[in-house]
Amino acid sequence: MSITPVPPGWWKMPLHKEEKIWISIALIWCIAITIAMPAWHFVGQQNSSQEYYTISAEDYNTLAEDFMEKYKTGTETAGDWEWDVVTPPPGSDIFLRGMQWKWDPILKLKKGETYRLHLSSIDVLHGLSIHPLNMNFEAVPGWDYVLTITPTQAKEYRIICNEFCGADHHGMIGKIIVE
Ligand SMILES: [Cu+2]
Repeated sequence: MSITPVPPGWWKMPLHKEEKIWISIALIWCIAITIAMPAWHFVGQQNSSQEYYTISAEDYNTLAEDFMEKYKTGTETAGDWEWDVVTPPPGSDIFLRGMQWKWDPILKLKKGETYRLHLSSIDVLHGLSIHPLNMNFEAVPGWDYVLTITPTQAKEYRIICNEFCGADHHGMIGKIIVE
């Protein structure tokens, strides 16, 4: 194996035609994705509702517990965990709390109806990740994020946590049922 030494003054040698083509392609692509980022904000329809409040984790927990007690229609278990199944009326404020280590409660929603989904964590930072939608949002303790949602498909949506949050992070699950 031999190494070709770099000729002196290489930096002022003219560009090869292929180099020019690839530099042009890379530059055009850079410009295109730079424009696409802000443009997607307007055409992508994937933005949050931009509504959020500060709230202590304890107060959020109280709101979530009251909500669950009011509209509870059942329970579900998996392993050591138990979830309340909650069926809130369309148009209402609904609460989802991230905690070590589950998403609570299981929400039963109606297709085509709009809800105000409150999202927060009562302990550490969690990452809400709804599948198969690939919708992601951070659940931050101390902040109540309100997402105005209108489910358009009747199915069971699985929730996982995509922000490492401790020993059982990998087992942190939840569910939204749309019917
Ligand atoms: Cu988590």
